[in-house]
Amino acid sequence: MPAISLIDTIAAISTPLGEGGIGVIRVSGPDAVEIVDKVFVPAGKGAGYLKTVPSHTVHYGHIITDQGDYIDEVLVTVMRAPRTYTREDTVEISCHGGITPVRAVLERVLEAGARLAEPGEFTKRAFLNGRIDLAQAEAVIDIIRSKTRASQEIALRNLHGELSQRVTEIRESLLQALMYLEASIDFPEDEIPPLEEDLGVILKTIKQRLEELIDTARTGRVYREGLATVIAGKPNVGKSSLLNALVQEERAIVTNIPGTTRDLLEVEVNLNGLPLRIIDTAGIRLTHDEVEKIGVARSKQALERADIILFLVDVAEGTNEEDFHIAEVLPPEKTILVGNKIDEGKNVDLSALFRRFGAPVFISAQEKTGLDKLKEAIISKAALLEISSAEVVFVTNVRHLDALRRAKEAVEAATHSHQEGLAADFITIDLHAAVDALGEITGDSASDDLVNRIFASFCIGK
Ligand SMILES: Nc1nc2c(ncn2[C@@H]2O[C@H](COP(=O)(O)OP(=O)(O)OP(=O)(O)O)[C@@H](O)[C@H]2O)c(=O)[nH]1
Ligand SMILES: [Mg+2]
Repeated sequence: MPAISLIDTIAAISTPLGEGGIGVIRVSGPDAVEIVDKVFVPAGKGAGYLKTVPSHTVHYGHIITDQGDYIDEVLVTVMRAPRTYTREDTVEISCHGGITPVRAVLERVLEAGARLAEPGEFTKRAFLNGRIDLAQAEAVIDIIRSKTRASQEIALRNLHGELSQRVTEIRESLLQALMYLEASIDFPEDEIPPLEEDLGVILKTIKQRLEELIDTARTGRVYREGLATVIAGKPNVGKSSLLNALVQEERAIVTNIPGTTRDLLEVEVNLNGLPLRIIDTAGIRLTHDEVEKIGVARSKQALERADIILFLVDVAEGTNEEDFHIAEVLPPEKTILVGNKIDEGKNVDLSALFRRFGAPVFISAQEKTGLDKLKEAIISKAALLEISSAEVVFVTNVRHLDALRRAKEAVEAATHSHQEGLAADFITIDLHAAVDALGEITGDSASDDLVNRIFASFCIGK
């Protein structure tokens, strides 16, 4: 990416390309108002009108060619620095939504002197102009890409800076300890103000706070991706019927032919705010059918990645060797035993499976009974996995998690040097590393290269 000059004025289409009610062309930079003034004729007013209007006002009129012909009918919003997304003068042109009008308006704005924005450049300017830090900028893209209400809420909190604040507080404590140590290298001890607490205690508290943040990542991942909930069992026990019942839609094919499902089918649902990805699998059995074999292999892979497994058995038909073979490979701590087809009566002794997995939940996927009990069981399983929504801040970004882990390792190394009674220099090296790692999250110590890479993954117009 070429170096970005903050002096030029950029423009891009900020709404998705396609047919829609409106399309928005965003213009940002010192000449934003002047450029749009050149191409816009307000209804009943003369040229150069936008220069005179107050900030944060909306104006009706037309975008015109340099010959004065109409390009489209628009509303123009004028927002002056610094109370804007980028902290620069910003003008948004809302035209008719449709590929042709938005492109025509954009081209006209570019002709009048704006430069086409690079992906993420508006948000990058917000960052470079100090309105948001790097973690907040990344939260913007997380909001756009969030697939569940819960993950969007987490991203929104991060946009408001809750993660950044926690990281900054930890970084400040580290910086204080560092300042003290560096002063103690240069000056005799009685000449520098003492630390509020013993260095060992300070480092221990910092490590704990880092660990607390790192521990939120598991829940963060679940909220971002959904809890992988795999329905497993031998063919024909009603796995696909259960998926359909849970998502209240006929998503999977159900037949009375064993081996109906051949491929994984994944559907997202929300259980009392807990986002789940329910995955229907091919019934596991020995088979010579080539396609089914692949399906069975995929089922096994899905089980390895599962957070929660719903192990389905047919209580009307009874259990057999096939069920027990599957049971052997399922980890009990993740598995909920589910007895299906209870509407046809119970002709089975589940005591052996009970001993391994705990009490079964009886349901009828067909009659949709027992589903509330099953949902409760899923929620308490999730609680056992220490997935709770009580936390306020979640780490959902792999980059942030990596930086937090590096910071923690560095603090551990510093603690070790301190306990060994090594010279202050040894400790400060590690503390510097920890401070830098945390600075990568907020952008205080992020390289240009890293910053560029992050914004390059944004969409155009954001
Ligand atoms: N009586 C009764 N029949 C059920 C119930 N659930 C499923 N079935 C029937 O059992 C048969 C198999 O159901 P599926 O949902 O396709 O079973 P599956 O486990 O997905 O089967 P495969 O994809 O072949 O592994 C169908 O005929 C369903 O109508 C239930 O709760 N009660
Ligand atoms: Mg099926």
